[in-house]
Amino acid sequence: MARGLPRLPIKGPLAVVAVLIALGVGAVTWAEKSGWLYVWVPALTPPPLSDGGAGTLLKVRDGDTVEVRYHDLALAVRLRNIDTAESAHPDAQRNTALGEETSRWAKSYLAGVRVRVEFTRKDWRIDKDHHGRALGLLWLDRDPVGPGPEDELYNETVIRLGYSRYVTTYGTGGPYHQRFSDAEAEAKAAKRGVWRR
Ligand SMILES: [Ca+2]
Repeated sequence: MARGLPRLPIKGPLAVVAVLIALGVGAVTWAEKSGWLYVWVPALTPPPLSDGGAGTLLKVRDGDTVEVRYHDLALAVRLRNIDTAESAHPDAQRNTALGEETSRWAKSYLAGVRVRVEFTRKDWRIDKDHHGRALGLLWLDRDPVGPGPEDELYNETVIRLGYSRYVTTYGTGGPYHQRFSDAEAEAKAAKRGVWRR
């Protein structure tokens, strides 16, 4: 009788199934850790930003892109329905004075503010732009903490101040369509930012 050989507690087809399950669990754990799960996979309900680690704005890249703490990762969020002038484009020709102004304003306006990100979904996935970045609405969460009428929709503010047109490349603002349209009309009438003559 063979002795001292390591033996699996199960064998045959069952062992194959067990290995497949272990690999599957490992893959899902990795995907969640890396954030991949939330952006690319059919997230049933994207876990709200206000859970665990929440509301932390890590970095303002420019007027329309921020990094937020999302669970334990830094997630770049492209703010939907706006597109501000370039200020940090590798091709310096594309950077403009208005872009610099917008970026400076955004960094100062968002400094120290508590935020929430509202993601939108297309079918069952978080909406993304052409570069694969998550699209979101940025809420400035004023007191009391959590959603409420006191909170400010940053995307709308950007449009109202003329730092961006109301952009519908990735779809309209949905429930915020009227607000975005009104904000754009106001900016146009006052000839702000991109509407300056
Ligand atoms: Ca609030």
